Amino acid sequence: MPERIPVVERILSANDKLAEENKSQLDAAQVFAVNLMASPGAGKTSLIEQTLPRLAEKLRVAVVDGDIATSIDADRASAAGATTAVQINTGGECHLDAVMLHQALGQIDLSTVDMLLVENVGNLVCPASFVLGTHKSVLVASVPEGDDKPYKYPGMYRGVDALVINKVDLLPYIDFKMDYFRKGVEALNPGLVTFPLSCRTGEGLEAWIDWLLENANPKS
Ligand SMILES: Nc1nc2c(ncn2[C@@H]2O[C@H](COP(=O)(O)OP(=O)(O)OP(=O)(O)O)[C@@H](O)[C@H]2O)c(=O)[nH]1
Ligand SMILES: [Mg+2]
Repeated sequence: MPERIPVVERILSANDKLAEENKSQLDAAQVFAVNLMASPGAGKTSLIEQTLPRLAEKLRVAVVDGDIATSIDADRASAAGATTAVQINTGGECHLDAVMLHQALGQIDLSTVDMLLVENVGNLVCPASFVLGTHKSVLVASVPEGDDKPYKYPGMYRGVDALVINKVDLLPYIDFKMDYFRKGVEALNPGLVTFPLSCRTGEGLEAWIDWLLENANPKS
């Protein structure tokens, strides 16, 4: 159906334009923004919960949480110390887009924030197609998902700036071949910075926090 292609292109280019506006707005306010993507249950919210207290003395962090239906994750981010936590219910959409982030930014006083963590909808396909205007895209993979995911979802692994490998505490119990996983990642995204860690034990979180701090630009 050739006539479908231009329509998709127009939607994506409209999204790209608004994403640029979002980025300008974030830059003007000196807010470093990260788009966290992952499959459902990989540990995006857990990572946010572990990250916020570790940054509390250095950065003020707002969270935007994309979810199909609930406000569970924004409530968790609030409880973990987010300066502001905004929930976006996508009403069935499997990803966030630049329009949704634009609306969320309107609910945040960016002058009081140094960093924005955006939790995308749990999905390894759709979020990869929609830029939001964040400065970095991070994929949160997790050990129980299996070591074949880079091979099966190349688009997601190809487009990110960093990779968290969560739930490494489960490595002794799951047949996850780290070498095979890393080989798949390297083929798609050579030299990609990776953070093997556990949100349960805290192992490996320091390197992730250091990476955020290196990239952020606190206002005061
Ligand atoms: N063993 C172990 N469990 C973890 C770890 N991180 C998260 N979990 C568990 O994994 C489950 C899902 O974690 P969430 O943080 O809610 O995952 P999510 O990616 O935000 O999920 P959605 O928002 O529903 O897509 C929860 O039961 C967490 O307790 C970890 O490092 N180790
Ligand atoms: Mg979540």
